[in-house]
Amino acid sequence: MERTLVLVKPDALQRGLVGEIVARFERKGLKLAGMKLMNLTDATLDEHYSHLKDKPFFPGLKSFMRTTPVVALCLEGVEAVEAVRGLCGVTNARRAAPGTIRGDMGMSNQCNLVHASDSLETAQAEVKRFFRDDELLSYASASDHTVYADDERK
Ligand code: FUP
Repeated sequence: MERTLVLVKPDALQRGLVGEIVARFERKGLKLAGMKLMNLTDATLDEHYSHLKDKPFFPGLKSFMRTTPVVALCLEGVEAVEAVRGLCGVTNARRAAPGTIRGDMGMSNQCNLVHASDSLETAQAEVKRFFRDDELLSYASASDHTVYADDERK
């Protein structure tokens, strides 16, 4: 099983959309391995968005990400990284496909409701960035045997 990181961003908190967003991941069949409300530090954001540090929108993005706490989720599932990115939609919410979180609930490039890891390698680093080992839980769930066929679970 893969694990991937999602951040439910300040715009989603301000708009009261946390429950709706978490529900979409649950309905898909992804399993919550970690979940917490947290304030992001400047240092964490510098690390998390290091690939964007030269972009003109970087300072604004950082200050937006500190306007309220975010909800960090660690989601688990077969090919979870790709499945979660698909549920989120493309970065610019105005262009995101209907049916996706960004496509259904957003109109902004910056205030696009969620962050999701973009590769397995990134996911491993990002889960570690936001969760300590003892905050990630493994447990049997009643749906384990109905979400996947036996030969799909790995
Ligand atoms: P994503 O992987 O979809 O989160 O997108 P990026 O890593 O490329 O961008 C990270 C965040 O930068 C986006 F979620 C929002 C912000 N951003 C802007 O504010 N303006 C832009 O033109 C592009 C990205």
